[in-house]
Amino acid sequence: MPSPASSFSSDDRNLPDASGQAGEPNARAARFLERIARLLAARGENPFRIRAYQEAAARIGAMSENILDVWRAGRLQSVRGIGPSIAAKLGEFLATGQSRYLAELEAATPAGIEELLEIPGIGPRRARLLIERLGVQTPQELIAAAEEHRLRDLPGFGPRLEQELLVAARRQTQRQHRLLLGTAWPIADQLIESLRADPLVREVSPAGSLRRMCETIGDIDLLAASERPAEVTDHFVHLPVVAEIRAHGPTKATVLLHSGLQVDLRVVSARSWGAALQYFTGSKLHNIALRDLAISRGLKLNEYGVFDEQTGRRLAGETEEEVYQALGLDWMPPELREDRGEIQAALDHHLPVLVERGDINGDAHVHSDWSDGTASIETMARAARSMGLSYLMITDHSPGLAVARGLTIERFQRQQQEIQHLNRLLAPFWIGWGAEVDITPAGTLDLPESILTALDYVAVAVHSRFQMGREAMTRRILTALRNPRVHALCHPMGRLLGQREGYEVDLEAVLRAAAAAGVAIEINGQPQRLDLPDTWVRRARELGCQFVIGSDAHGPAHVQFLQYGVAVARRGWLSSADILTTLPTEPWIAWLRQKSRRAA
Ligand code: DGT
Ligand code: CA
Ligand code: CA
Repeated sequence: MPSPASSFSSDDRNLPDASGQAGEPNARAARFLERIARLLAARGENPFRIRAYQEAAARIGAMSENILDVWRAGRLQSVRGIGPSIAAKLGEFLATGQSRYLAELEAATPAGIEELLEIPGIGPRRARLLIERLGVQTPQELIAAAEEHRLRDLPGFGPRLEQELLVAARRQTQRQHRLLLGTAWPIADQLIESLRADPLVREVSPAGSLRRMCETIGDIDLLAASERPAEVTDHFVHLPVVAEIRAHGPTKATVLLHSGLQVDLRVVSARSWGAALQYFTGSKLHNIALRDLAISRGLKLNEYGVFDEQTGRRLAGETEEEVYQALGLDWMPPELREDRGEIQAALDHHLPVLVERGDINGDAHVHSDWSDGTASIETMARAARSMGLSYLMITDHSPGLAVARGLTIERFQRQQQEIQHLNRLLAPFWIGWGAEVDITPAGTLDLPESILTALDYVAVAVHSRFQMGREAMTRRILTALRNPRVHALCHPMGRLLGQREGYEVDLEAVLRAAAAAGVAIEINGQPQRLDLPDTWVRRARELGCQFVIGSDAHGPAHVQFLQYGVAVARRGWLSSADILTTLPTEPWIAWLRQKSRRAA
């Protein structure tokens, strides 16, 4: 765990200068509030206060407006969830990069306690005992102490609790962090198949973050409808993929799979299917807002239905549509349920018509074994065709990216002939001859003009020197976007989920420039990237950007990643008209050519 001094150190002090882009300041402000929430929890403070900080953090994290701009305009308290007390602390942090309140909290909280508190079974009182009596500060130290039977003599502990805490701490240290959507989805799909095969199950659906297609998944939530729930949960906990049963009741079960992934199953009566599906899909913030709306209309909303507060009469519950309708709302796709304006839009009957997987006609980002892919161009094309696509763009790497076996100029030319040959073979399916061209640190493109002009599709990306700093990186990308040959900007943030956060860049300026230059923004569907992410997609659309979706496939099975790109687009409120790769082949080629003509 970082020491208190290091968690908000030098670069945070520069915060007030880092304007123009919501991502970093908002993320830092959110981390600041989350840290306060964790410390308050460690001290066993009032849960409502803790939740207030958590909610404020979640809102700021999800906002596309830069929190620094909001603060400078004196509007912190206009953000939902920020009251006078949080506003004062956040204001000080934004102004100085520091917080007296946080410093006091840190000073008053023993080191290690936050990590211990994440272990189920350990609350603030037990954590303090462990720290003060045994000097235990980490789950690893707890495991050692339990193995040596040093826990059992602490006041109120005993051998049984010692054993339980040992198991819990071991699990905690093994537990994986959040899973990528692309990892969780196929696992959930199989579980759903198994449940569907049970004749007692009438309905089954994913719920929670999985159904909302969030980029990462904490645990898999599944919902089933059956009039004999006990038998269904019984069948479920005995599936061969289940490694461990953590909880098992007549209507719900929580299990760990061999992969370490946790799955929650709930079984409800078909009568309350819609209400339960709505409730367990969340998000939590969406549900809270919905419940407030229900209360303001004299209604009560829970996982069993919508009820008249006065008479107790049940007004809805069988389907999600009728639940939303009873509250005066249009039904909305799960991807929108994040309390980011969807409730107002549903009240106004102005929800967007979201793009669907079936609207997509082509894949804008595919690698072959000419660079770092594993399969031939023909194999990739056949995979795309069998998925119902009409075209794909081969976008192998440019010469400078040696690690990814970037093509030499000469090999690019030979690739063009290969693609022409395949196009005669596979017509009417169309393979576009493109490239994923490296943007050099100076902002020039890593291919000569002669090739850039000849290519059907020029997609550009940053693959090196991530640490050059915000200004230099912004200049670098803006310079590249000024090159009139460029059709699209690939994975604009450069993040890898769970590995790196993305380079520092004024993304807002990049998106404005892309919109002005008619350069499409790629939504990269590779599960580790999902870049541009949802809140930025929405912002980019506001700024006038158009989009393409690319699977970034490096093998035939990866073309499926398009569906995750579509999920991000939907979470970013995009309709099919916003996405150029919904165009059929002819108009898509026309778009590619007019862009090239403008360049000529
Ligand atoms: P995750 O698992 O961290 O990726 O995120 P979720 O959204 O799947 O969260 P999870 O698994 O804790 O709960 C599933 C859904 O259940 C959640 O999206 C909304 C609902 N839910 C859970 N706890 C609460 C709560 O305290 N209040 C309300 N209104 N809904 C809740
Ligand atoms: Ca979940
Ligand atoms: Ca859950």
